[in-house]
Amino acid sequence: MSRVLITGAAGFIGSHTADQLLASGVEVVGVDNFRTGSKSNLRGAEANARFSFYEEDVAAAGALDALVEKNRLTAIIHLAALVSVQESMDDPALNHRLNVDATHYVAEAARRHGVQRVVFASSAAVYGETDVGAIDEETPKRPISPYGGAKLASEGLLLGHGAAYGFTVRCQRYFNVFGPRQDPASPYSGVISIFDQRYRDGRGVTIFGDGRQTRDFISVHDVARANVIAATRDGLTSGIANICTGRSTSLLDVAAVFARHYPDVPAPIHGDPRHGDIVHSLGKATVAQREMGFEATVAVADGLAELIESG
Ligand code: UD2
Repeated sequence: MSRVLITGAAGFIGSHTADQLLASGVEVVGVDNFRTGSKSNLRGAEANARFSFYEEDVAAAGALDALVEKNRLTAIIHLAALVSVQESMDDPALNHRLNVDATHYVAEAARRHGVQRVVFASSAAVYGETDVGAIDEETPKRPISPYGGAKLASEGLLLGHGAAYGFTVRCQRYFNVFGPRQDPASPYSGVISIFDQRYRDGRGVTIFGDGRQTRDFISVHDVARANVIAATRDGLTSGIANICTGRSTSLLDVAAVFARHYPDVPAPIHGDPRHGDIVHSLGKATVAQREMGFEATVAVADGLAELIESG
């Protein structure tokens, strides 16, 4: 029987990961301090007898160690983080505490209590700006924010610990994740969650620039499934993989889907391009396919339709 601890279980990706693990019969131990996660995301999980939950700050020394000691775990999925790139630039010390110190505590807890597998939420932000057509894992890592730097450092901390002390580490470099439960509150929230909220409210959206910029948008359901595979599939070895679709979608295409669903909402307006914006970001998904048998299956149009029709 697998028992998996998820840090950040009440978050966007964490709660979907918990739901999928529970659906596949796994016992799930959730941890969150509700800094950015929310109780309502756990509604489904909490109805399941195989789910237990602790309200703790995993960046507080000793907190995670006690939990890992108490629960006999087969894996830890470490998703708790300071998730806003902008916030990491405003408060680099907080970024370090939540995105580097916390990772060290995860690595140490795994070592001290013999947890055989750690899955880590890394990010395409480790690559920074790049002019390659499609980013693979060998693309140079040149982070351009404290957030991206911390994600890259965390990969190193975990992989080093795993190699030294004999546990498996899977670093998952998520691209632009979207879907239900993503928080639209900040102007730096993912664009799809902002568009979804504004269309629901009957307000038009602003497209920064001409809208021809493209992203590799991946459904949270696919990302959660990649986490489930990384945490539970037998025979995996340590490694790093992009978690992306390998397909690009322009912002104009995204806006067009919303416009079709909301014919009465005013058309998008165009504003100045956002400072520092990347024009094209696209991942290559081949390593995840080869090493984990993972392939994204949700088409962006279908994921958007599901989001629009949800809750
Ligand atoms: C993500 C990160 C960003 C940085 C970057 C590095 C998030 C939310 N953002 O930015 O901080 O790490 O990756 O690759 O994780 N847009 C609009 N209208 C809006 C909001 C956004 O046009 O109301 C545009 C935005 O200018 C950009 C595109 O939508 O061109 C996607 O924006 P995003 O913030 O969702 O994602 P990204 O990849 O730019």
